[in-house]
Amino acid sequence: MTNAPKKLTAVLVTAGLLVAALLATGIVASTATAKPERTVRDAKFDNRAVSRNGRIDITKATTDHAEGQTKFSVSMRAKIKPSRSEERPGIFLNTKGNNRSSPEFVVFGSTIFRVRPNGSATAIGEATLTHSKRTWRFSFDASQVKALADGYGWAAVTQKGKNIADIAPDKGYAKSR
Ligand SMILES: [Ca+2]
Ligand SMILES: [Ca+2]
Repeated sequence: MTNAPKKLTAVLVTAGLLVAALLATGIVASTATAKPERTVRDAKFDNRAVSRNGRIDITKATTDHAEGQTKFSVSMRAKIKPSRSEERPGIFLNTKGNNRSSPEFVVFGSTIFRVRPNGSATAIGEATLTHSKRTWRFSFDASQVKALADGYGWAAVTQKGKNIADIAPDKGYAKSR
Protein backbone atom coordinates (compact mmCIF):
# COMPACT_ATOMS: atom_id res chain seq x y z
CA MET A 1 0.00 0.00 0.00
CA THR A 2 3.07 2.24 0.26
CA ASN A 3 2.86 3.58 -3.27
CA ALA A 4 -0.89 3.69 -3.38
CA PRO A 5 -1.71 7.41 -3.68
CA LYS A 6 -0.08 8.11 -7.02
CA LYS A 7 -1.30 4.91 -8.59
CA LEU A 8 -4.71 5.27 -7.06
CA THR A 9 -5.09 8.65 -8.70
CA ALA A 10 -4.48 7.00 -12.04
CA VAL A 11 -6.92 4.22 -11.27
CA LEU A 12 -9.60 6.64 -10.22
CA VAL A 13 -9.17 8.67 -13.35
CA THR A 14 -9.58 5.39 -15.14
CA ALA A 15 -12.72 4.61 -13.17
CA GLY A 16 -14.27 7.80 -14.37
CA LEU A 17 -13.13 7.13 -17.89
CA LEU A 18 -14.71 3.72 -17.85
CA VAL A 19 -18.07 5.34 -17.50
CA ALA A 20 -17.28 7.78 -20.27
CA ALA A 21 -16.10 4.95 -22.46
CA LEU A 22 -19.21 2.91 -21.83
CA LEU A 23 -21.41 5.87 -22.54
CA ALA A 24 -19.53 6.42 -25.76
CA THR A 25 -20.35 2.93 -26.93
CA GLY A 26 -24.01 3.79 -26.66
CA ILE A 27 -24.67 0.33 -25.37
CA VAL A 28 -26.92 -0.07 -22.38
CA ALA A 29 -26.93 -3.73 -21.61
CA SER A 30 -29.93 -5.13 -19.85
CA THR A 31 -28.73 -6.95 -16.80
CA ALA A 32 -32.08 -8.48 -16.00
CA THR A 33 -31.55 -11.56 -18.10
CA ALA A 34 -27.76 -11.62 -18.09
CA LYS A 35 -26.15 -14.83 -16.94
CA PRO A 36 -23.21 -14.87 -14.56
CA GLU A 37 -19.91 -14.71 -16.35
CA ARG A 38 -16.98 -16.53 -14.84
CA THR A 39 -14.82 -16.11 -17.92
CA VAL A 40 -14.61 -13.09 -20.17
CA ARG A 41 -12.53 -13.30 -23.32
CA ASP A 42 -11.12 -10.16 -24.84
CA ALA A 43 -9.65 -9.61 -28.29
CA LYS A 44 -5.94 -9.13 -28.81
CA PHE A 45 -4.71 -5.91 -30.42
CA ASP A 46 -8.18 -4.49 -29.86
CA ASN A 47 -7.14 -0.86 -29.74
CA ARG A 48 -4.22 1.44 -30.35
CA ALA A 49 -3.21 1.71 -26.69
CA VAL A 50 -2.45 -1.99 -26.41
CA SER A 51 -1.12 -2.60 -29.92
CA ARG A 52 2.48 -1.86 -28.99
CA ASN A 53 2.42 -3.25 -25.46
CA GLY A 54 1.05 -6.74 -25.01
CA ARG A 55 1.53 -6.49 -21.25
CA ILE A 56 -1.54 -4.25 -20.99
CA ASP A 57 -3.55 -6.10 -23.64
CA ILE A 58 -6.12 -8.17 -21.75
CA THR A 59 -6.97 -11.47 -23.42
CA LYS A 60 -9.04 -13.11 -20.69
CA ALA A 61 -10.43 -12.40 -17.25
CA THR A 62 -11.95 -14.91 -14.89
CA THR A 63 -13.54 -14.93 -11.47
CA ASP A 64 -14.09 -17.66 -8.92
CA HIS A 65 -15.09 -18.10 -5.33
CA ALA A 66 -13.65 -20.66 -2.96
CA GLU A 67 -13.57 -20.97 0.81
CA GLY A 68 -14.58 -17.37 1.45
CA GLN A 69 -12.08 -16.01 -1.04
CA THR A 70 -13.10 -14.07 -4.11
CA LYS A 71 -10.64 -14.50 -6.93
CA PHE A 72 -9.95 -12.78 -10.20
CA SER A 73 -7.37 -13.56 -12.82
CA VAL A 74 -6.41 -11.32 -15.71
CA SER A 75 -4.36 -12.72 -18.60
CA MET A 76 -2.31 -10.61 -20.95
CA ARG A 77 -1.13 -11.00 -24.52
CA ALA A 78 2.54 -10.76 -23.52
CA LYS A 79 4.61 -11.99 -20.62
CA ILE A 80 4.27 -9.77 -17.56
CA LYS A 81 7.10 -7.65 -16.20
CA PRO A 82 6.19 -7.54 -12.51
CA SER A 83 8.41 -4.54 -11.76
CA ARG A 84 6.26 -2.36 -14.02
CA SER A 85 3.56 -1.74 -11.46
CA GLU A 86 1.79 0.76 -13.69
CA GLU A 87 1.00 -2.10 -16.04
CA ARG A 88 -0.86 -4.09 -13.41
CA PRO A 89 -4.55 -4.45 -14.06
CA GLY A 90 -7.27 -3.34 -11.70
CA ILE A 91 -10.64 -4.89 -10.96
CA PHE A 92 -13.72 -2.67 -10.93
CA LEU A 93 -16.57 -3.82 -8.71
CA ASN A 94 -19.95 -2.27 -9.36
CA THR A 95 -22.43 -2.70 -6.51
CA LYS A 96 -24.77 0.23 -7.17
CA GLY A 97 -26.25 1.78 -10.25
CA ASN A 98 -26.60 0.43 -13.73
CA ASN A 99 -24.22 -1.43 -15.96
CA ARG A 100 -22.48 1.74 -17.09
CA SER A 101 -22.21 3.48 -13.71
CA SER A 102 -18.95 4.13 -11.89
CA PRO A 103 -17.54 1.29 -9.81
CA GLU A 104 -18.02 1.55 -6.05
CA PHE A 105 -14.90 -0.51 -5.34
CA VAL A 106 -11.58 -0.94 -7.10
CA VAL A 107 -9.04 -3.66 -6.39
CA PHE A 108 -5.62 -2.44 -7.38
CA GLY A 109 -2.37 -4.09 -6.44
CA SER A 110 -2.85 -5.48 -2.95
CA THR A 111 -5.42 -2.92 -1.85
CA ILE A 112 -9.20 -2.74 -2.07
CA PHE A 113 -10.48 0.83 -2.36
CA ARG A 114 -13.96 2.17 -1.83
CA VAL A 115 -14.69 4.89 -4.37
CA ARG A 116 -17.28 7.48 -3.42
CA PRO A 117 -19.44 9.33 -5.93
CA ASN A 118 -17.35 12.48 -5.41
CA GLY A 119 -14.24 10.57 -6.49
CA SER A 120 -12.60 10.24 -3.08
CA ALA A 121 -11.18 6.86 -2.33
CA THR A 122 -10.45 4.99 0.87
CA ALA A 123 -8.44 1.83 1.35
CA ILE A 124 -10.83 -0.59 3.03
CA GLY A 125 -9.23 -3.97 2.60
CA GLU A 126 -6.37 -6.07 1.41
CA ALA A 127 -5.95 -8.45 -1.46
CA THR A 128 -3.22 -10.83 -2.44
CA LEU A 129 -1.75 -10.22 -5.87
CA THR A 130 0.38 -12.88 -7.53
CA HIS A 131 1.50 -13.45 -11.10
CA SER A 132 2.73 -16.11 -13.43
CA LYS A 133 3.89 -15.79 -17.03
CA ARG A 134 1.00 -13.87 -18.53
CA THR A 135 -1.53 -13.84 -15.73
CA TRP A 136 -2.16 -11.68 -12.70
CA ARG A 137 -4.20 -13.22 -9.89
CA PHE A 138 -6.11 -11.39 -7.18
CA SER A 139 -7.56 -13.06 -4.12
CA PHE A 140 -9.33 -11.46 -1.20
CA ASP A 141 -11.61 -12.27 1.69
CA ALA A 142 -15.02 -11.30 0.38
CA SER A 143 -16.28 -10.44 3.86
CA GLN A 144 -14.14 -7.28 3.69
CA VAL A 145 -16.61 -5.83 1.20
CA LYS A 146 -20.07 -6.44 2.55
CA ALA A 147 -21.74 -4.78 -0.42
CA LEU A 148 -20.62 -7.67 -2.59
CA ALA A 149 -22.94 -10.07 -0.81
CA ASP A 150 -25.90 -8.97 -2.91
CA GLY A 151 -24.21 -9.54 -6.24
CA TYR A 152 -22.18 -7.13 -8.32
CA GLY A 153 -20.73 -6.38 -11.70
CA TRP A 154 -17.04 -6.71 -12.40
CA ALA A 155 -14.58 -5.67 -15.06
CA ALA A 156 -10.82 -5.93 -15.52
CA VAL A 157 -9.01 -2.82 -16.74
CA THR A 158 -5.53 -1.70 -17.65
CA GLN A 159 -4.38 1.84 -18.06
CA LYS A 160 -1.89 3.78 -20.12
CA GLY A 161 -1.06 7.13 -18.61
CA LYS A 162 -4.37 8.57 -17.54
CA ASN A 163 -6.40 6.66 -20.07
CA ILE A 164 -7.97 3.28 -20.19
CA ALA A 165 -5.84 0.91 -22.20
CA ASP A 166 -8.14 -2.10 -22.20
CA ILE A 167 -11.37 -3.23 -20.54
CA ALA A 168 -12.88 -6.68 -20.27
CA PRO A 169 -15.70 -7.08 -20.87
CA ASP A 170 -16.02 -4.33 -23.45
CA LYS A 171 -19.70 -3.61 -23.01
CA GLY A 172 -20.35 -3.01 -19.34
CA TYR A 173 -19.75 -5.15 -16.29
CA ALA A 174 -19.89 -8.92 -16.12
CA LYS A 175 -22.40 -10.25 -13.62
CA SER A 176 -21.10 -12.00 -10.53
CA ARG A 177 -24.17 -14.22 -10.38
CA1 LIG B 1 -7.52 -6.91 -25.34
CA1 LIG C 1 -22.02 2.02 -9.70
